[in-house]
Amino acid sequence: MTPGLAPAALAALVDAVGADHVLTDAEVTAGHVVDWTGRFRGATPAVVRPRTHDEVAAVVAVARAHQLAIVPQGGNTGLVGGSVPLAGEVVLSTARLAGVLAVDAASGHLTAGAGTPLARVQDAARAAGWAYGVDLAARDSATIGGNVATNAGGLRVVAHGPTRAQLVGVAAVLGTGATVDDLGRLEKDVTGYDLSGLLCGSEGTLGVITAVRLRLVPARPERVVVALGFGSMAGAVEAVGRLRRALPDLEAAEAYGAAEAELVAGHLGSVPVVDAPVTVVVEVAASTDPTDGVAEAVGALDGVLEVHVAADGPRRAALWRPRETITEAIATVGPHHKLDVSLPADELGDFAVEVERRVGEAVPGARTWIFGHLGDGNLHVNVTGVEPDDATVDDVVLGLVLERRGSISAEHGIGTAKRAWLGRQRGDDALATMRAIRAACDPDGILNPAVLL
Ligand code: FAD
Ligand code: 2HG
Ligand code: ZN
Repeated sequence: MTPGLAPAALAALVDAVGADHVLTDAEVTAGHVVDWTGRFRGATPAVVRPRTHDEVAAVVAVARAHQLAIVPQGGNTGLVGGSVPLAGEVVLSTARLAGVLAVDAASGHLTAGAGTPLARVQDAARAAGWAYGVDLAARDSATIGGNVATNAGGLRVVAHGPTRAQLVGVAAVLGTGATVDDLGRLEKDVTGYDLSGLLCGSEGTLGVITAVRLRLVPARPERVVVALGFGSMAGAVEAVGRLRRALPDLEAAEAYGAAEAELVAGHLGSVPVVDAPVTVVVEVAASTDPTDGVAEAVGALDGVLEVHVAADGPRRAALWRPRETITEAIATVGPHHKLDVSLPADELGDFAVEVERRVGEAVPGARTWIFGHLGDGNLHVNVTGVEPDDATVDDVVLGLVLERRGSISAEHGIGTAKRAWLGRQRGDDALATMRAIRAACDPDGILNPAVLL
């Protein structure tokens, strides 16, 4: 059932953003109440679409005055149930806070509205002779504000770090109504607490980010992509470690198994690129042709079963396509649980075998899919054949992760999906400190009440 909104609260929201941008018709708001996976579905009395920082501040003021909870929502591509109104919240969509506002080519900084899709940020950086260091398959829908709110990782972390490493500063409205204005900050600045850094990864629980200033990276136009076959995940981990040491221009090192390759091939109507138990996709990017160095580094590896090399754009895209289509292909199998974990390098190979065994034992009929950002120690464990509400597989996978000194969330965040596990990972003192920070930034508890803590 759709939750209601008191007439005075509705009128105040209309005052804040204009009647055209307070959407209440359930048919119109339908796409905002269910997440990308379809696992998390809620309901909302209204979706509001502010266009400016001041309009966001006005919406937050209305929420405080009328005790309304808000879910900030960007592209709604988040994978942990944090971007949808599971407790009947008002959705604050950043869709109209979009656009690249400035590119400072001399300093290599770019400023964009929070609702700008990641792909538009990448385009603007490229047009200015730079590059943006973060990339992910959801680039056309995921917003830069959502990326900062989740500290998104993606396909280039091994080279440039996650979103946090690109962040110079944000503009945001905190739950108190106070403004954070760090858009004018410089590359070097140690004037007190890093409030923008605190908002990065806060998953919409401390403030609504309205704009971001990002650090760009040098463009490295000469690229080679190599797909390598290995006999096991442990062999692939060993090889990626060696490639990281041998190739300073390594831009990505990703992996997936034979079952994932077959699933994607079926979905795309093609055949797997590599016929081996594990495929590793490596990209190297430099200012001069890196092919010789890549050939030498690959030639020195042990246990390589197959090698496919691509230098021109279409063939590079063809080697990337299976890896980038896995999430979409898994979604066609049925409801699935997503566990996004990282492990110390020496645990990764064994973990990949053990997790499949334990899930199979705990939930007969469950199917485990494993792929991810091997260069960062980040594996995505997806499980199909399980009811959406059955937390057994989550407990099995995350329990094993903690046993093996790993992290229960490498890049997707905690959202609502992993809330019960945060204390086990971080401990009571860290949780108490997080609660105190949250209370200071959002004393009325209006921002994403169902997320994180
Ligand atoms: P949303 O999904 O709308 O929101 C995510 C969270 O951020 C929510 O808690 C929301 O409340 C909060 N939020 C959003 N905007 C704001 C704002 N302006 N201010 C405050 N809080 C805000 N993630 C990775 O890290 N790496 C990947 O490789 C990756 N690949 C993906 C591939 C696919 C096909 C899909 C569907 C998702 C993938 N993701 C990946 C997950 C997702 O794209 C990222 O988490 C992304 O950062 C979310 O951006 P969004 O704009 O869609 O945010
Ligand atoms: C990726 O790396 C994304 O492709 C999505 O982070 C992972 O679907 C997933 O579990
Ligand atoms: Zn990922």
